[in-house]
Amino acid sequence: MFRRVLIANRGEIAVRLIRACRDLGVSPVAVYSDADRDALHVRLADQAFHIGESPAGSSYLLGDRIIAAARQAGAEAIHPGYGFLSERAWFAQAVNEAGLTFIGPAPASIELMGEKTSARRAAERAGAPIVPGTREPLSSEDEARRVAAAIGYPVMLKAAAGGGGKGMRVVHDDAELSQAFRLAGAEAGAAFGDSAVYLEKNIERPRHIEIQVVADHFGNVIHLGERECSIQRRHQKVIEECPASFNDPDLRERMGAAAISIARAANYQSVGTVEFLVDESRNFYFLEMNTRLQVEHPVTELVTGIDLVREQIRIAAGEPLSIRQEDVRWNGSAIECRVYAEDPDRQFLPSPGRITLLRTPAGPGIRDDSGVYEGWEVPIHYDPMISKLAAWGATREESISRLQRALDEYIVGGIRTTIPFFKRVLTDPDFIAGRIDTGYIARMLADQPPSISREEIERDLDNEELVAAIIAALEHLQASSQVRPQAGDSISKQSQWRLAARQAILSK
Ligand code: MV4
Repeated sequence: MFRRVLIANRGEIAVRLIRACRDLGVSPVAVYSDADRDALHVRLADQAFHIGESPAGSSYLLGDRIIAAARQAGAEAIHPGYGFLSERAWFAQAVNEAGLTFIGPAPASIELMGEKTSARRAAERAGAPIVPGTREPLSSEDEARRVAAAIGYPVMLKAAAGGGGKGMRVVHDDAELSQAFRLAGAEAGAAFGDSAVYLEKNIERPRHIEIQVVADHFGNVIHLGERECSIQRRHQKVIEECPASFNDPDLRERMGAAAISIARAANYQSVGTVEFLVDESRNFYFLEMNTRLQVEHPVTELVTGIDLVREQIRIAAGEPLSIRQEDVRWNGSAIECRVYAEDPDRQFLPSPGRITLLRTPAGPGIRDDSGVYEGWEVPIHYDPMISKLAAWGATREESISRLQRALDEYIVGGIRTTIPFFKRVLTDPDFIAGRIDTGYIARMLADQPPSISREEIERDLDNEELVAAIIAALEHLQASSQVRPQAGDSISKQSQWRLAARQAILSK
């Protein structure tokens, strides 16, 4: 096992990784930016290295500085967490070339899955079902027209370099195709520096179900079942659960087998997630593979009892899996809410600032993965997720009621959070009945009248401090040209923030 591991991340995930290190007897090393000088992860680590200014492009995205810090600390390995550098093949390569271990898959696996058409080809080689569509980027509008006619409208154009919903465009008929093709290409180029797009049949009202896989360096590949991630707002997950309420052992077994074949086809060695769309007739289709530890990993941990971060670090250290497929059991139900420093009454506008009061819930079945503490100031520069609150129960009813109890106990003063929003979701009859798909949040927000008036929003926008904070966030993010929207929770969340800020400013 490693003696020392550098954690190339911040916030709740850095804290989670530090805990895994402690449990393994490994010494955790933190890195931090100007804004994170007093952050929780810095306080919990054995050593901490300052790596730059507050914008991620001047700190957490600077691979060279992170590798230099690891060398200086005497760390043998680097854990990238999620977002930031976690799915940059060049970084994994640079870490390896520096004689250190990247705690994640091989650079070639990251690259294969990063390009969405090569990922589709790999899934197809593995014998897994893929959404009908192209296996290569489209070379012309003519080709797009031919393929769309062959598979039938509606279709979806997607950025080949994309993922996570960016650069996606539904095309309903032939008349829409020409403009959509040009716009999708332009969007993909602006967002990813690569204008290649490909085409898929549009699956209507899909569920987003992902399978957790774990693979070691000895050819052992297992799956830990699914997570239901359909509840999303603007392509950001907000609630995840394990197992999916609609699932059954047969479908789990088939999706698990498909995910394992895909991981094998990618020569995958680490923890990873294979995303699928499931249609209304319970057909499933490969969507993407995320070659990192995911935000929502705790729900799988709660239900299987397996510590995914521990397994991931052990695998990187060259140890075999500590569990066999036949020993994996799914016990009960777990649900997680992503608690954000955002105001659900003001279109989820970021709400940075000092946390003046913090009472975190506890008690039977409750787990709070937090990156903050009372008295700390939530910076404007990063993903505003402050914690993940998860509940386990013997049944879905029990995990829901425990999560409701925990949300009622949770008190955060000084900033707005999405806690009130989750209280509404958890009492919604559709959620309770498991009637959820990818359109759930949009329908819910459309059905419910805003709880504050237009006048109140206007008054907020007269609050110079708030508007200044939003503008600062905007400028910092734009100035750090390395912050490109990419598949990865932290990064894509930043563009959400930027979008919210822009809307707020424009509407003023
Ligand atoms: C789709 C789709 C329907 N058909 N692909 C959105 C995120 C990205 N990972 C893929 N996404 C989708 N791809 C086809 N062929 C619908 C979505 C989608 C979606 C997927 C999961 C969760 C929420 C979503 C919200 C809107 C669209």
